[in-house]
Amino acid sequence: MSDIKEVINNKRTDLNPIWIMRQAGRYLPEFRKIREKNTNFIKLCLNSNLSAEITLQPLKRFDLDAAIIFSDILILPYGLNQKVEFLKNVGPILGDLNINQMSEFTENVFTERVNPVYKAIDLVQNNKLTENKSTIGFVGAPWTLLVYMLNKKSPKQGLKKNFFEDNVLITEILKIIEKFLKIHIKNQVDSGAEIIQIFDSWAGLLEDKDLDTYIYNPTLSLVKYIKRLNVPVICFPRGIKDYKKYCEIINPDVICIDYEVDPNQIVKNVKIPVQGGMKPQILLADKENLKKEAKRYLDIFKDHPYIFNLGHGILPETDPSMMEYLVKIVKDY
Ligand code: 1CP
Repeated sequence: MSDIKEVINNKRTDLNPIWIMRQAGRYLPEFRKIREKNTNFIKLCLNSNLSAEITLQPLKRFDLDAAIIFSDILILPYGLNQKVEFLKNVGPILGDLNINQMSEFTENVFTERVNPVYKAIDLVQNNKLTENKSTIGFVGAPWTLLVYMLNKKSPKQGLKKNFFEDNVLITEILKIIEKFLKIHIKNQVDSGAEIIQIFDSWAGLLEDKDLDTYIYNPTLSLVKYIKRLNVPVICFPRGIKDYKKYCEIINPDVICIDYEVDPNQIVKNVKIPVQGGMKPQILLADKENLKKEAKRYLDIFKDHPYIFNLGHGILPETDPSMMEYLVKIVKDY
């Protein structure tokens, strides 16, 4: 069994597995080389051979315990025929959402459109480099996908005015998202994904009173579904204020924490295995400090089932040698 599965299934605390969010792509020169030649990002995600190659790039360099498939959370709206483009220095731009067309979308057409992602998972899972390691599939959480699909761009500068105005429309979109997320998850599992991570990158945008509707209810439905498939699920509700409550309601197999939460509080309040936490910026400074910070997390979680990771994705400007050093610290701990 892979070390990550040992931590999740058997609650081992003597192992220190590590993988890094957004480890594929972004900061590796060998990724940038491929990316330069492939200007259409969605097309690149849908090139099974290249996607598998990019997924495996970090495993060739570093002693990581998991491969996370090179794809994107916005493959879901793409699969539903909503236009998705990635503009340089801007980020994702989505086209208008045609609710009537989406309501009639079939499972077969969706699966056909995103099929190369599943082929890539199969290639990764059957590669020697992932022996004894975990192949991680992922999706965006319903709320985070609703944000992109309705806001039509990153909410970094905030949600558009009247985002919540059309309640009927929002309910309908959420229903469609939930339905196709389950299909997308099942397809990934059938192709060899051994763990599913749910990225709720914009969980922090909501007020407490809206959490039931947009986060707790739809996420719980997904988590229950994934558990029925007999696959562990990792939840990452970035920016959520009350991780303890989130864990009590959602009860994922692993909770992934962001860098703003106090790990000392988490270790006290949360019973389930924990992943992540360290601030990605730490990798941009000096090795001395990196060692200190990594050890701080390892010390805090030394008697708790813990998977080392960052508290958000690795930054594009990270020097690969810092990543190498981090993996060594964690493995030598
Ligand atoms: O390790 C990996 O890189 C695996 C593949 C992966 C994953 C897990 C990519 C490739 N994207 C994601 C998840 C993802 N995508 C999230 C959740 C995690 C997070 O919060 O970072 C989100 C919010 C997205 C949406 C997205 N895709 C953005 C963010 C836009 C914003 O709102 O600020 C961006 C810039 C992308 C493009 C993208 N996805 C992945 C890569 C390598 C890139 C960069 C593409 C490029 O080269 O231009």
